[in-house]
Amino acid sequence: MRESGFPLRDSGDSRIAARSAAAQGAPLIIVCLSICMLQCADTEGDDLGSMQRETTSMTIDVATGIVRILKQEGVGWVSTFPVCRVNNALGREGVPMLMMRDDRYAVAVADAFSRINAGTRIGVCTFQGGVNAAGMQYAYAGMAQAFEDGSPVLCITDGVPAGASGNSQYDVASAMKTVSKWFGYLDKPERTPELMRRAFTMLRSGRPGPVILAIPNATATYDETADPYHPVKGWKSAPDPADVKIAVTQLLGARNPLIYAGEGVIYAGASDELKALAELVNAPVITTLKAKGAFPEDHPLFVGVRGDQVAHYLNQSDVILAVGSSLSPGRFSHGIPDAAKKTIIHCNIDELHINKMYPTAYAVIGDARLTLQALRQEVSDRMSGATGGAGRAAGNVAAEVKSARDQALARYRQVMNSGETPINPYRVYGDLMQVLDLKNSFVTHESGNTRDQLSTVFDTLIPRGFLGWGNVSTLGFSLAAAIAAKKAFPQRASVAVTGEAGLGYMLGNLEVLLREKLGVTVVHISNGGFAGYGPGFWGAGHDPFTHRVLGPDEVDMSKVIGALGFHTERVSEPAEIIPALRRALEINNSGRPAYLEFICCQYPVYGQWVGRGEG
Ligand SMILES: Cc1ncc(C[n+]2csc(CCOP(=O)(O)OP(=O)(O)O)c2C)c(N)n1
Ligand SMILES: [Mg+2]
Repeated sequence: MRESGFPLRDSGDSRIAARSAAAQGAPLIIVCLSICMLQCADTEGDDLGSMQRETTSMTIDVATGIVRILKQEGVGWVSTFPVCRVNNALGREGVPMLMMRDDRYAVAVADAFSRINAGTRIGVCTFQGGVNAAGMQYAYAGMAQAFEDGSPVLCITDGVPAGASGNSQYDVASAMKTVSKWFGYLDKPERTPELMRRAFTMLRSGRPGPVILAIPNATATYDETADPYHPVKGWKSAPDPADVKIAVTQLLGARNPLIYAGEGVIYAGASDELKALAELVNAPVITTLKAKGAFPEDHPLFVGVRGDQVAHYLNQSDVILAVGSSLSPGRFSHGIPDAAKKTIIHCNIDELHINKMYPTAYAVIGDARLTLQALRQEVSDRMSGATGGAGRAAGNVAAEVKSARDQALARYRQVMNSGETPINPYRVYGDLMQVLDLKNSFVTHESGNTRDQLSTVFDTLIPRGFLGWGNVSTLGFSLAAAIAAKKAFPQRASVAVTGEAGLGYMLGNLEVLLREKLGVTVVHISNGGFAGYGPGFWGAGHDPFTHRVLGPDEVDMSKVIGALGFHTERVSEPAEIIPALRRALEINNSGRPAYLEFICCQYPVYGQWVGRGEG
């Protein structure tokens, strides 16, 4: 009898012992002391003649091996939804599991943890796969989102055992390959360290993306000492100095340069370098939704993420220095209007995004931090003669940015102080900014109005003080993000702002917050319908037939969620917003989650993400 798929390598006795131990769910570690008689190769045939050498091997099962490697890699917890065959080893080896209430959230929490830590700590999840890949089929949505947004999350699942392929219509490997940077299939137990090494190399180097490892036989064994595991550090590349020189010539020759910063700046830990370069060349900065917070939003050179002022700067720029962005205009990111008439300098970690949607005039390939450092050094060197290293001609850039922002944001700032009822959603956002310590808190949006509204007005002062997400924006992710933020920074307030639809996706997972004592606040902009995008679904909006759900007049969600055990409040008076937020955040400090329902009006979102062709 053999374990399906894998030949076992140890002696017959230990094999039987191993199998019965595994059957009982015990950790499977067998120490084999082999006395090896080694012929001495000494041609002189001296006294030694032959010698005895003692070698030690440690036989271990694949699941335990994986878990020990995760520990070596600094993984402190794993999110999951049952069942995956690695889970019991996690339990036995004492690695805490954050058990979500569905597989998509198991992925999403780990994904968000990687994002919030900018890949410096890797989120890991497990979910059911193999022949009965029910978990994986449900987790696919989470995987797709992690892949779309380029998040370095590690997903461990069951692989289809040898001899069982073709049993189901759904093909694990081909499905997973469509949503991963790298997919590994552990087809021999002794390959465990090799594939884990490869997984962490993919997670810690190059363009970030999800990595999936499928384990067809978690109880098969191998010798842990044969190929000892060492943690993977990850590697970065610096740009070609010749490309840096050309980029700087273009940048310094620009009439209206614009820095377009993407999430690569956050992953590279390059916010300080971005600020230093922007100041040195005196250039305005916009960030993508996913990079919100990469540049301090109270800085005089910060234009915005979204809004008319951003459109204005995108339109008027002649040279765009894009750093750490794919420059892939989607529904929730800007295109570059009249790109053919502009000079695009595209700094990216690899060539995937170069010459993608727009002609890339000049590419600078490398890690964003090393690239920004090199650009700054080159600018300083050139300037040292002319202006003593002080940067580009000062001009009135900061004053112009301020005036463009003031003009574009005026109508939002006005409603941020509105006393109207139902409450204006911008009033909630304005009050939230007053209550939170913006240097020590975390806020995230949902798909729908809350994304476009918050990304226009919410001031983010530190990287990951706000998580913008969703090249393709999957409802329900905000709760996963807020949970991950609490795990990453337990001392920070963590707030998810959602509408009805996002809340619907979350409901089953709210229990996790109570069980795990995660002091997160869910802010519900309760507007009685699915508003969606732009002018909203309602009225003359773009999807008028699919917006109405039972709203605050019919259902009291604060009672529903309060019955679960959350601290809840239902707020309909603007003056009550700040006190309610304060109470919720205070209660969060004791590990109790909170839900605040703000009875809001159906308020339109102004402005659009800038399209490719706008002039
Ligand atoms: C999984 C998923 N399905 C569909 C959509 C499309 N979608 C985007 S926003 C939205 C409605 C949002 O309504 P609500 O949560 O009430 O937020 P509001 O815009 O009203 O603030 C829908 C259906 C999506 N983003 N994700
Ligand atoms: Mg709504």
